This record gives sequence, structure tokens and C-alpha cells, in this order.
Amino acid sequence: MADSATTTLRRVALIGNPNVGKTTLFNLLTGMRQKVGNYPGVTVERKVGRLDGDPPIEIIDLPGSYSLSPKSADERIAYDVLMGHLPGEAVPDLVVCVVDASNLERNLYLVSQVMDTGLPTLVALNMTDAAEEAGLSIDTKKLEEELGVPVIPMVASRNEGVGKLKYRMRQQELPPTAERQWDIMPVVDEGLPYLVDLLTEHVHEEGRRIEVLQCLTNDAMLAYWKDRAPAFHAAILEERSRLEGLKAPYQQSEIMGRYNWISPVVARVVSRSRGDSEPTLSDRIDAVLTHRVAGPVLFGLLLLLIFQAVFTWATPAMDLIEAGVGNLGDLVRANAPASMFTDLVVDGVIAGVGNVAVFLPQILLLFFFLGLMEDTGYMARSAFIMDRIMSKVGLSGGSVVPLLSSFACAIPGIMAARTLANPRDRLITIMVAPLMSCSARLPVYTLFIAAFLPTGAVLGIFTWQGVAMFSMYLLGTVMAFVAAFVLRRFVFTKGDSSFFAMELPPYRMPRFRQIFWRLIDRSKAFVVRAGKIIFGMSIILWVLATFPQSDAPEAIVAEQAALSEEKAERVEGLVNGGVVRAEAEALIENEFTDEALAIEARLAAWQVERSFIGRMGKFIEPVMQPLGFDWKISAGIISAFAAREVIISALATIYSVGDVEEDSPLLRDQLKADTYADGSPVYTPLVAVSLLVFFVLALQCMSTLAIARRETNSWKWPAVMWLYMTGLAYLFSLVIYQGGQALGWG
Ligand SMILES: Nc1nc2c(ncn2[C@@H]2O[C@H](COP(=O)(O)OP(=O)(O)OP(=O)(O)O)[C@@H](O)[C@H]2O)c(=O)[nH]1
Ligand SMILES: [Mg+2]
Repeated sequence: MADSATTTLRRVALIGNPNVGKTTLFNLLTGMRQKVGNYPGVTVERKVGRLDGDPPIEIIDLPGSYSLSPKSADERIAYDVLMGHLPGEAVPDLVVCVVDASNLERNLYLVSQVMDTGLPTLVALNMTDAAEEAGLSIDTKKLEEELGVPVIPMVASRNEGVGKLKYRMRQQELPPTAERQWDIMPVVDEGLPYLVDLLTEHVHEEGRRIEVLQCLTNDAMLAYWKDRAPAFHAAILEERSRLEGLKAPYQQSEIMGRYNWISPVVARVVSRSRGDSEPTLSDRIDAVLTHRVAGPVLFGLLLLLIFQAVFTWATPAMDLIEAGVGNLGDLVRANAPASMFTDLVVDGVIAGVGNVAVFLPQILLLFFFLGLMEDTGYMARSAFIMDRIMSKVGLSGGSVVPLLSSFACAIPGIMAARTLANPRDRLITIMVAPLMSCSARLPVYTLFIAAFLPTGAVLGIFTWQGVAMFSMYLLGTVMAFVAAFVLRRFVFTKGDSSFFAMELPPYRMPRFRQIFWRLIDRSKAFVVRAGKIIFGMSIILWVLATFPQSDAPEAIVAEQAALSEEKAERVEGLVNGGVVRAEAEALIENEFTDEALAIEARLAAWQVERSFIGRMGKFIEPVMQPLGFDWKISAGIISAFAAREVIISALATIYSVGDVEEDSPLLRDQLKADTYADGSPVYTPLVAVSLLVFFVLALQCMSTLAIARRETNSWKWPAVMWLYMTGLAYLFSLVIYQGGQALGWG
């Protein structure tokens, strides 16, 4: 409870089943824009915001949970906050239970548990619009009497009823602690008082009984007390064996006891205007979209369409940004004094960051489609459709959402694995999530597919390049399944098989305003990320590509000397012929521009080759050559271990530092033009495919390693993840390049 110093700052926790509108409400109360989505398990960590006013209120948005007997890591957070298990954090002053009115019976289970914690409780009866649509009407007054706590009907998605909730939350007088109204079977009840007493020093009075009930049936909960209250821990184990001896169904006792109370309450307060057997619109849509055969086929087609669209629709915007980046570089070079700093800005920063920014339109399109899938409710169906396929590799449909989210970025994908109750499934999902092609790979795919793979239409609506793009995603996904199968079969062999149950939310019209803001947040996140990592890396790469400055080789010095000698002779010749010297010099300068530039280009290329980055590339080139990669690509791959997109900055910097052209040619044209000393092209379609496959499979992202470390609480699994993925990438590229060469494709 709040002490005198913090009485003014009231802390209110929002708790409720998954997908009932908690975060929608949280955003309305705090003005924040936390992620909302129409599938269970969007919020996987607690978020704190503030509702200003008198008293100011701190609002805590919690992950969804079906009960206070947490099954998964995210549900555990809600329990720990309410029970005050988080070090240095007091229990909330008030709990707002957000309830889905169209699913009252199931939601009241958690409400009754929250009421049993003894914390002041309010019920936000949300989604009353969905209840109406389903032909249900709820007598709110009566429900309030039945529960003994205030009930506020609302439609959070339309900002209706939120004012009343704010008013109740601010009321000086907190709602009284609700009386417990359900009974547990006597044989269990008689053992509770002794166990409750054993928690006197550890849990606030009202919360002791529910803590005992959780520990009686939930091993993870009991484990929390093993060292903290050994007497209590032992007494619970004793009580369990007493009840087992009596063959008392104590595991179900709480559920039975609560529903014996809840069901009649619901029957008294809910009236139905039509039979619940009538199929709803969602049911009719699901008949097609979750059909045994049509379901997976439609899902596959949808993904193919998404990647085709991402590849083609973004092109106009990308060309625009590309031209803009080029012009910006030229503008700076034309107006700034020729100096190292100007080179840094143009060849380092603008080339490095600019060449990644080009891909923002594609990334936004990808997020737009993922946002549509989430908001409509189709994301949950994809988990259901894929469950059968996933179970073949030892995972469950519950892993689909984390894996699909990894198409955006592996970080939220790995965090979304918190919703998996089975620890083994969770670890396997974390270990394979980075194989799903994330948006950071998109720039690499697009650059090399657009530059080196054939265009041309396939089946009328698709293009070869669109199909190539899709194949990269498909390869990553298939390899994620294969890796999951291998990990399940040979590494994580212990543990029981997972049981997957997911509530399919009703289909909802996508809320474009929400998707729009999510895209804004995403672009900001992209720019910040580009700003931080890629900007930083671009400067580092420029320095590595520029230093150490080596003296020009004799051959080039000789060439330059020969050229200026010839030019001087020509000028003299013209001056002798009566041409004004300045004019003669300008004429000759012009005539020899290409030759002079060619020599400079060779000098610049020579310089880059002997720079730090050149040496790094050359150092690993022998290892990477069997994959078809030269030292530039190898240097790019090293730097891309910071973040995948950095290979583009690295190549852009290496080629532009190595480029002396006035106007900066497009990176892909520079790649196409590059040749080995023997004149053979550095890049061929085979090299491009080998490089693409390397990027599909390699783990080149420091942030992913960092989040995997946090979520697995060890460096062991991130290290295993990095090793197996890099090994896979090397092996696949080697087979593709060597195989392609053997078949004469290279
Ligand atoms: N029909 C209807 N939809 C709503 C209402 N409130 C929220 N939604 C929608 O319900 C979905 C879930 O909303 P969220 O706020 O993400 O739900 P949540 O409880 O935070 O979900 P988790 O974080 O997954 O536990 C979104 O698509 C919202 O737009 C409402 O009152 N009526
Ligand atoms: Mg949420």
C-alpha cells in the first residue's frame, strides 16, 4: 500500500484476459501509443504510463492472462505485479479488471481471483459493442451488485465510457475490498487457514489465501517460495499429498468453486436476444480461411502477394529517395571545400545512411501488411492454420505469431515467445526466430535481386524478381522449421509435448489510424536505428576504408606523371598555335578528363584495398572465396555483423571512396561494373544468389543476440544460435556457389 510520501501518486494496474482492450484503454488514459493488435499476446511486458490530474495516477498495462495461475512468462508478470513479487515495487493501490463483455463468463474467472487478492478492484466492462453485436445485453447495475465492486461499461476502441473510469479511478475513496462469494470444496478449505498463517511475514493479509491456492496447484508458483519460505513450501507439499491421499480433486477445486458462483451470476445479468448457435460472420469467414486445405493455401498465397507487393509497389518511392540521396551528395560536394571532412560527409554518412534509407518504403509496406493481419484478427488464424504443420516439427501453433512477427524484426519476435507456456517450445522458438527474414534483410535482398536476377513476368501477376524475393522468405521459414525439428529431436529432447489452445478473436475492421501510427512509430524506430547503428557504422566504415593512407604505387605515379607531361605538351602546342593559355589548358583538361579519372579511380581503388577494411576483407577472403565472395563483399559481411543493412553502407562507402566520379552513380551500377584484375565480373547471378542465401541464414545482428541473452538468461544459447546460423549460411552458400560453378552457371 502507498506510504505517506507517495500518497499523491496512485498506482493503478490494468489486468484482464488477452485481447480485451487493456492496451487500447492504457493508450487512452496515458496518451501513449503502445502496440494494440487483434490477437492474444500483443503486450508481453508491463508498460507504465501516467494519467495527469489530481491525484496524478500511474497506470500499469499488463500482458493478458486468463487467470492468476500463470502458465507462461508474460502471464507471470501480471501475477508478480499484483502480488508484490517484483523487488522494490509495491502492490498497486487499485486494480482495473478489463473485461470482454461478449465473453463475460470466462473473463469473470480472473476478476474473482483479483477480488480475492484483497486489492481495491474496479471492473471496466469493455467491448459492450461486441456483446451487442452478438445479441447479448448485460445488466450492469445488477452485475455490480452481484460482484460487490464498481462496474463501468465502455467501448474503449470508440473512447466511450473512459471518462467515467477516470472519474472512479481518481475518487479519493477507493472501492471497498470485495467479499469472497465463492466456496471451495470443504476438504480443501479446511487445510487453508494453517497454510495462510505460514505466509504472514511474506504476503499482505488479503493476498495470502489466493497465494496458497495458486501454490497448491501450480509448481512454478510454489518454486518461488522454496528458499523464501521453506516452511510454507514444505507444508504445501504435505497438503498436496494429504489431498491426493483423500483422492480429492484439489487441482480443479478452485476452478469448480469459482464457476459454481460465476455461472449463475452470468445467467442472472446477461440476456440473449438470439441463439448462440447461430454462426457469426467470423464463423462464416473462418469456414473458408481456416479450412483444412484452403486455409494453408490461402495463407501461402497471401504471403506471396505481400512479398510481391513489397517488392513492386515500393519501387517509385525508393527511386525517389535514391535520386534524393545522390543529389544531396552532389550538392554537398559541389558546395563544400574539397577536404577529408567533405569526403567523410559525402562518401561516409550520406552514402552510408542514404543507401539504407532508400529501403524505408518497403519496410513500411511490410509493416502495413503485418499490421492488417494483426488488426483484422487473421494473425491468430495463421497460428491456428499452421498448428498442424508446426506440430510436425515439434512446435505448436503458438509459435506462429512470434515467428511471423520476426518478419518485421526478430527482437519483438523473440519477446513474443513469452506467450508460450511450454519452456522448451519457447526456447526452440527463440532459437529459430532469427531465421525468419526480418525487415533488415529486405534492403540486401532488393539490392541484389534488382541488380543481378532476371526480370520478366511469371503466371501473369508475379515477376521473377518478386518470386525470388518470396523464395528468400520461404527458405528462411523452411530452415526455421528444419532447425526447430533438429533442436527438438536432438537438443531439447526432454519435457512434455506442448498443448496449443488459442482463442480466435472475432474478425474486426482494421483500424487504419492505429496502423498509421504504428507505421510512424516504426519509421521513427527505423530512423533511430539507422541513425544510431548505421550512422555510427558508416563513419567507422569510412575511416576504415580511408585509412591508413598508403603512398601511391610507382606504376600509377608514373602514369600520372606521363599524363601531365603529355597534357603540358599539348597545351604548349596549342599556345604556340595562337590559343590563349587559359583556354588551351581548359581544352586539354577536358580532353583528358576520362583518362585522368580512370587513373584516379585505380588509385582510389588501390588505396581502399590497402585500407583497414581492405585488409579485413583480404584477411577473410580465402575463407569466403569458395562462396564466390571477393574481399569487398567479405569486408561488407564482417561489418554487417553489427546490423545486416550495414553491408549496403559498407559497399556504398567502399565503392564511393573508391569512386572519383563527380555525380555519384547508383550503387547497383557500381556493383555491376566491378571486375577482377582478369576482367571477369565480381558479381554474377550465381554470386548474388550465394550472397542472398548467406544473408537469409546468417545471424548478423547484435541486437538479436542481446535480446536472446536477456530472454534466455544466458550467453550459451545466443552463442549456439550464432554458431549454427553462421555455419548454415556458410554451408548453403558453399554448396550453391560450388554447385552452380560445377553446372557451368557461374
Ligand atoms: N469491438 C471492440 N474492439 C475493441 C474494443 N477495445 C479494444 N478493441 C480492439 O480489441 C483488440 C485488442 O486490443 P488490445 O488493446 O491490444 O488488447 P489487450 O488486452 O491489450 O491485448 P493483449 O495485450 O494481447 O493482452 C484491438 O483490435 C482493439 O482495436 C472495444 O471496446 N470494442
Ligand atoms: Mg495489450
